[in-house]
Amino acid sequence: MTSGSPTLDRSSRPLRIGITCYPTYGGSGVVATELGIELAARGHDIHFITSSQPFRLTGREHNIHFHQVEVFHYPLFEHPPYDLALATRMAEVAEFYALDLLHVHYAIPHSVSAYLAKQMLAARGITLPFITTLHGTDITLVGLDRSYLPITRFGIEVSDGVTAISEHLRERTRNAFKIDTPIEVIRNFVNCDVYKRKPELVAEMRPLYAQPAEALLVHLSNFRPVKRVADVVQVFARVAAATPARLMLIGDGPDRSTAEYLARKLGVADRIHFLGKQDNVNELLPCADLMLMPSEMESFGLAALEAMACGVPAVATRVGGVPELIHDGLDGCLFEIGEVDAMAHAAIQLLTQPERLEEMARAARKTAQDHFCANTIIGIYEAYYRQILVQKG
Ligand code: GMT
Repeated sequence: MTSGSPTLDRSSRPLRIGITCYPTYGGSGVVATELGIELAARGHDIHFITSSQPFRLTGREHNIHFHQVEVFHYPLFEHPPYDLALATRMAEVAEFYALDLLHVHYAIPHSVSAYLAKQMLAARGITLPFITTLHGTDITLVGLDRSYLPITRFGIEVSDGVTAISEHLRERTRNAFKIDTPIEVIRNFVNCDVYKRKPELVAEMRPLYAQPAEALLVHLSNFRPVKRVADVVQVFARVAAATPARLMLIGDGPDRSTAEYLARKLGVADRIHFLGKQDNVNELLPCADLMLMPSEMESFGLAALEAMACGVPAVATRVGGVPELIHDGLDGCLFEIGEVDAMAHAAIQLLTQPERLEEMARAARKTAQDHFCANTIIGIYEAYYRQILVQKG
């Protein structure tokens, strides 16, 4: 016996797909959730198997089901074994709902839990292939720690399919883990109908954050050290000294208080909106003129793509997969890490030359539309699923 409906042709019928990700704020969870939403809209049956409901879901979406992973706490457990509870739930859901495959986002620990679930089902004659998508810090940071490196490599090697969100991440993975497992590059995507500049909405919302004569900058992240939020504030302070401007800081995380402290120290706190975690970023981003993304590392830079789709170019760093998204001088500007003076200079130049900014904004939207729209990328994922099912299902 295999899962799914073996009598129907899996090369064309809608698929039953289990998705696991980190459901709270973070790029990999956003990509996984948006992928589930897009696949469900195309008729596939999507089962999220996660520790809590992914934050971009309302719970009322058609074709989408949510299965919470419950972790049993026992006084003996200093660290309750989430990975095992996840594997158990994956196997259960796959059997009860006859899943065709699992797609896990972020290698650690999801690929290893998926492998355990696969083995549990195999013992009972049920086939469950799984695909792992690598997002970034699972490879470049966490996965490289000695305590995780061998198991991360193992999780990748035993996956039935592996995808990476950029060419850069594929190469990094091959080099860091010394593996030759085939890795398919499937880049991140954005729904270009949802992430777009809607003039009536901008007219309504922008006055909440800036006066007509002021420029509005934006930064969106999880405020982890890798995002260099202090550089965002440094750049903004220089911009605000040269031209009337305000900054929206969207998101929250460990470096938020550092940003608040620095903003006060540099005398720009009253020009910054600390908005915290927001669900409606597709309504906030189009209000801005420019995004700041001075990260130490980005395997892709989803926040910049979402901004670009809204016609907001980014001043960013030339790191990781960012140059695969942003073309310096055309649809954004790229600098070396920590070049706050140069970033501020570029931002001031753009904000004080509306025609140049408008041209770059149009190019940013075009790049998003031409290469990173859900309409294109979701089809690539669907084809990849079917390829893996033929090979491994
Ligand atoms: O550090 C983060 O931003 C979180 C991390 C994640 O896995 O949630 O983001 C990574 O995945 C995003 C979605 O694929 C990418 O857009 C980010 O560039 C990547 N972050 C890093 O590589 C630091």
